[in-house]
Amino acid sequence: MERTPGRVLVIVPTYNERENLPLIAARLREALPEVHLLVADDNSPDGTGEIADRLAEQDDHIHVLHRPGKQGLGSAYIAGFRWGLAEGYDVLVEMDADGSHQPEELHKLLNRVARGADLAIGSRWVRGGRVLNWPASRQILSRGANIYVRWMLGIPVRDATAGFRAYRAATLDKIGIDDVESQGYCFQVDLTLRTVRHGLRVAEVPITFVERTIGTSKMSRAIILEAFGRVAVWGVDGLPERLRRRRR
Ligand SMILES: Nc1nc2c(ncn2[C@@H]2O[C@H](COP(=O)(O)OP(=O)(O)OP(=O)(O)O)[C@@H](O)[C@H]2O)c(=O)[nH]1
Ligand SMILES: [Mg+2]
Repeated sequence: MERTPGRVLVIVPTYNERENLPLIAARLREALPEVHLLVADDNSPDGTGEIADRLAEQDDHIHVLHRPGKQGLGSAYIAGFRWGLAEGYDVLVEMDADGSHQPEELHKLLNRVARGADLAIGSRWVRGGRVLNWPASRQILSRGANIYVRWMLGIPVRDATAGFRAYRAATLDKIGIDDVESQGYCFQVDLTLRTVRHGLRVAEVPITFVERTIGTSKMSRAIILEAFGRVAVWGVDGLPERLRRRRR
């Protein structure tokens, strides 16, 4: 039997996702009717924010956070987490608007949190995890990035850059989110590293990741370079502690 982990808020950051947002919102509401949705929109030029407002007017489980301009994925999630923690949600979920993360699989993540995980990651790179419609170049980038992260940081996570995940509210309180500066993939690695370094329990759940079919990716060279640079700095920072542990 599946257990519920308490009140759940799914945060969906949006930037120019006018076609995707109604689809993903409807799928989430259908898959898990008791769960709430917060759209964190960065004043999308294509009018995604107004579409979110219209959805929220028709449904008391949908909320909208409007931000003045594009400030990055990481800061949109931090703003969403703050909103959700202030509202007293027990579990805060990250999910993309573009359909890559399937709402129909969210119950698997919530189930792991209910069974004790402090962070459940929807993982592409564990047994049973899959990616649909990615060219070889994207697979190599994602797998390579994760090998690099594991090697640099020494954390036992196969998909540390994954963006479909469920945090217990207490996890976010413990790891501290006020000083997070990282934005893209790096934001996901940052919070994973903080969770592991606090000795909290990370569970990876296999998911099927589906490449977006509508709209355009916001991934950029800057986001990749940010991740490379910051992970190297964290790796060097954590090296003395890793060596100490190895000698014990
Ligand atoms: N609010 C906000 N949302 C953003 C920002 N950048 C990206 N997003 C959203 O974050 C989610 C993930 O962005 P994507 O562009 O799909 O990037 P990605 O998933 O890393 O890359 P792809 O695999 O190429 O799709 C989507 O829902 C975007 O609309 C931003 O600066 N602000
Ligand atoms: Mg995407």
